[in-house]
Amino acid sequence: MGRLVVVSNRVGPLKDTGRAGGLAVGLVDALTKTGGIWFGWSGDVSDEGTFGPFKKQKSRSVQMIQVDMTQADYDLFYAGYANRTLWPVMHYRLDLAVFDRRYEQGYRYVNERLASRLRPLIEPDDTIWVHDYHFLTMAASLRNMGIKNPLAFFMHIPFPAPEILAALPNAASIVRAMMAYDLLGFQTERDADNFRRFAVEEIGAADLGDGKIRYGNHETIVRAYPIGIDADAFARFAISPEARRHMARLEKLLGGRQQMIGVDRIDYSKGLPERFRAYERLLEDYPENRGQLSMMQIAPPSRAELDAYIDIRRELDEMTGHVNGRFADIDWTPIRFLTKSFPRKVLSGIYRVSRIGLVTPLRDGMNLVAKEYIAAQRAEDPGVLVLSRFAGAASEMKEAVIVNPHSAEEVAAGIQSAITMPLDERRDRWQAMFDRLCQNDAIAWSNAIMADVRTVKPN
Ligand code: GDG
Repeated sequence: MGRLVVVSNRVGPLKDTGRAGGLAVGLVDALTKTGGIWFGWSGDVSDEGTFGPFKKQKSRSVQMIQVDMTQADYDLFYAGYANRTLWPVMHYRLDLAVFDRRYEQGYRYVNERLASRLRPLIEPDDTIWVHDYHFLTMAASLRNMGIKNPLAFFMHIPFPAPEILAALPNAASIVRAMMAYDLLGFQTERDADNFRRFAVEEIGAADLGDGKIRYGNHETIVRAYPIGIDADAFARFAISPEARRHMARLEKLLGGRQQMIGVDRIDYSKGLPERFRAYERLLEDYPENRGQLSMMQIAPPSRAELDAYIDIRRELDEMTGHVNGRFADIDWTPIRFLTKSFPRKVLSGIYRVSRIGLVTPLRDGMNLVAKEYIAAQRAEDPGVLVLSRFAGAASEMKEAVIVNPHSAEEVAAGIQSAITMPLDERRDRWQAMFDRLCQNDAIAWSNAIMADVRTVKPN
């Protein structure tokens, strides 16, 4: 078996320093099995950009190789097409999408440039695995450069219904480029199905059944591979001394009362203003929760340079002030809104003391917070997950309390059923989800994709 070459916008970390996500765990495991390269953007902007020297770091058999971008690449490819065009379209937010042909040109150009830097690093037996919406057109660039290796792709965010994607200028051309991959992995059956439908209806690809489609004379595997977390490790984090210290502090502060926890990057896809409104509705419609059930929202800022994110932050600050002004008491604050990030062990402890995990995105590829919340619970007295039907996680975590995040009433009622749920029922629901998380973990996820792409005949 040859090496693995992973391509993703941001690279690493290779060691779990306590801040790494589940994604890194699955990838590092796959990389260390065969040795290989993890290639991507350095996160730095420089005058030489993609023409500059590689930044390299090696840990045993895995080499991280990164390259800069120019300011123009950053503006057009990253802030532009990736985050102002593709992100909103893929999350069903055509109202927020910016269509500017310079963005698309910049995007195709950076895909091409990174492909041309990667090309000389590729050996004949390598398998290449590209990640996420930043690199939809990279396989087409690599094939044009003569690369014949197996090429897999995984889409971390949703793939929208064809009716939505059709609004993206040149959508057909982007999807045609995606067909240069040998395997396209999606988070859910729905996403994979959306892709297949677009390919069949809009570019005339043939559905071969068994998750395969053909375009021209090239076959592509199009399947769902729901991403998992390292559930065991996360469960262990939650009983670490660091987690326990923070749990003790929080329990003291709560003084026997309950809290709900939300953890999300500040992003319009995460449904944060809707969530705050639903909590207000809970306090209005179920007044027995006043003084009893608070909400903690952790929201590490992200991509803060985009206006949409600054606006949400301001809106959430205002809503926090409004709800707290309306319902706080001398010894009780309804909402604690923390715009900072915490080490993962601390986070796991916060999940563990929270009776409810609130995961209510308007759209989400998977949502790993839902999985982490379950992994961190106490088996003997677990909390309840309230989960949006529009998170990819909802197709796997059916024992959660599933809600429509657009309806303040429905979310409030879901929270109320979670807070009054009998212990037996909480245990049953939790056990079913936890067992599934342990089985379908991050390593199973990367193994499944690697096993399928390695069945592909040479191009
Ligand atoms: C994309 C897709 C898909 C959050 N705050 C802190 C912190 N986090 C960690 C969480 C979790 C991760 O960030 C967020 O993952 P999500 O899955 O919730 O969301 P996205 O960032 O939007 O990820 C998503 C995912 O890719 C994987 O395929 O599930 O749908 O949008 O792991 O714990 N980590 C630390 N401190 C924090 O304050 N250490």
